[in-house]
Amino acid sequence: MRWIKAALFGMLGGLVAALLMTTTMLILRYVFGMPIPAELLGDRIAPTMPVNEFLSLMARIGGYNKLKMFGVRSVLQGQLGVGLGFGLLYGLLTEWARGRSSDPDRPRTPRPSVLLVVAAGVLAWLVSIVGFWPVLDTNFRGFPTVWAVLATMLGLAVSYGVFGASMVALYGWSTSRRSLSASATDGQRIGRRAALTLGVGVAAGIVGGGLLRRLYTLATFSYDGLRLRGTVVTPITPNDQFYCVTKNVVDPSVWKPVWGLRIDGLVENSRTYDFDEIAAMPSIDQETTLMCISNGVGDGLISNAKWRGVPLRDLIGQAGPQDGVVEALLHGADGYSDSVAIEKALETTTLVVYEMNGEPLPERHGYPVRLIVPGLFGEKNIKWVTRVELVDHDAKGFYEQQGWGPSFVVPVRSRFFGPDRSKPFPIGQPITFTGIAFAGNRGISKVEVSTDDGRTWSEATIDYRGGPTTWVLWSHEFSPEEAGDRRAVVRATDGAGEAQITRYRGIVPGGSTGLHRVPYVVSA
Ligand SMILES: Nc1nc2c(c(=O)[nH]1)N[C@H]1C(S)=C(S)[C@@H](COP(=O)(O)O)O[C@H]1N2
Ligand SMILES: [Mo]
Repeated sequence: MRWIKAALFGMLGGLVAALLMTTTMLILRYVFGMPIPAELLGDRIAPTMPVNEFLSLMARIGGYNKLKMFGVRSVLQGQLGVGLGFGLLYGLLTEWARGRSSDPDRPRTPRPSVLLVVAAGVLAWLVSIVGFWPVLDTNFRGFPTVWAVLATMLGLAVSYGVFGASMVALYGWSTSRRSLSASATDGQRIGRRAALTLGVGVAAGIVGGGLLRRLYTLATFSYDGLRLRGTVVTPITPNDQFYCVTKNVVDPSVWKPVWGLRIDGLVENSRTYDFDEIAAMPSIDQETTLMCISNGVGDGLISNAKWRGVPLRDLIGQAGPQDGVVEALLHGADGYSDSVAIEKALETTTLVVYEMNGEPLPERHGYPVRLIVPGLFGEKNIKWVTRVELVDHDAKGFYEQQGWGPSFVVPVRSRFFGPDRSKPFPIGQPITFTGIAFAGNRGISKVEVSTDDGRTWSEATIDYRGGPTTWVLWSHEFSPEEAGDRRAVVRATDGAGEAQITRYRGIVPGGSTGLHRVPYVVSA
């Protein structure tokens, strides 16, 4: 009986202690942006997965959102499971040690129990620090790197400490001395203590559950993967329609006053800029189109905006790069990182921006500051940027580690938007095909459309030409002379005279190539 009670109270205490710990983690996440282990683990594992495994896992689970949810849920359940198991061990050890004790009062918390809790806590903390080392700089409030690392370490210590302290307190109190003996009044007392312990668990569960629900409403599920759709495309994409891709479950919500952008690594003077310092520098307005490497042929993970900011080269120049710098390794508040060649980082069009279409950067697009790197796929355009580290080697970014690349140069792309092709077009009446063409930072020199599935080609009209770092909008009008099922195709040539690759290639590993081909029907 004594052992069964020890086991049951141990598990109950462990479960409630794990709930209290989890709620503590969620409070620290919600208020101070300290990453929870579920996020750290996901960010630690995702880059180590080969891209094909990553994508097939995603497909099996039903998409990035489901994968993110599955990851978080598993770790949270795991935490409760470990709490339960640890509680069992703790209960049995404590009862054993109490039995051996010569102290007539049988101590509530014998020395071996204290040792077990402290050793397990310290070990868990050390294992976390080592295991999460590369992503400890994550802080969703945007604390600068060193502070972010310290905050994460502190957050984990506090959370594990809450577990240990509540384990000791709950078990010690609920099983103290006479409560484990068998007289009737003691039985009632045990019941009361069990109920109270459960009550603490329920209270922690309510607070934690409330925070989880709150975080769920802030989660990226509703907008991650947002893309341009439909048959109309505007030269500048409104901010709320701009495509969106993020690795996060809940994106950063940066506190501008604590945020800073640090330039360090192989520089003469490392330096941290606050927001006002960057905003006070001479700024540039630049229109640039972004496109995700996962944008398949004819897909909409592409958008265009006017950005305002300062050239990254001005910041790097002030820091004084040393000889031997090969790359700039760029870090975001969310622990995301990617690298660009130092030559690319120093191009005058590579910007650190804080406005998007005349507004402060929206949170989901990198508030307060992100990078714009024309010519390379979206993943190099680090959002919520906190650190630019100059390094002497080829550093691999979050997705690059999975095996994407090795080139991240945007190839020539073109696609249709209009017109609505869901109904037949009357024969002899003009049809206006419209769409976009894009070639990174090389501009577009020519767009051609074929209305007969590639047999003959005509040059389309460029209706909107932003500049070398943007897409163009084109249109082509023609009147069909024959009825039937037909197909139209579009192809483009970049500013350097390089034609679009016609051979189809999937998005893995270097982005799609191939022509966008659409069916349409002409009725007699
Ligand atoms: N910090 C951070 N930056 C990031 C990402 C991210 O998950 N975290 N995603 C990248 C990817 S894969 C793309 S395609 C672009 C998308 O930018 P957007 O959401 O503003 O369109 O951001 C890039 N920058
Ligand atoms: Mo992307």
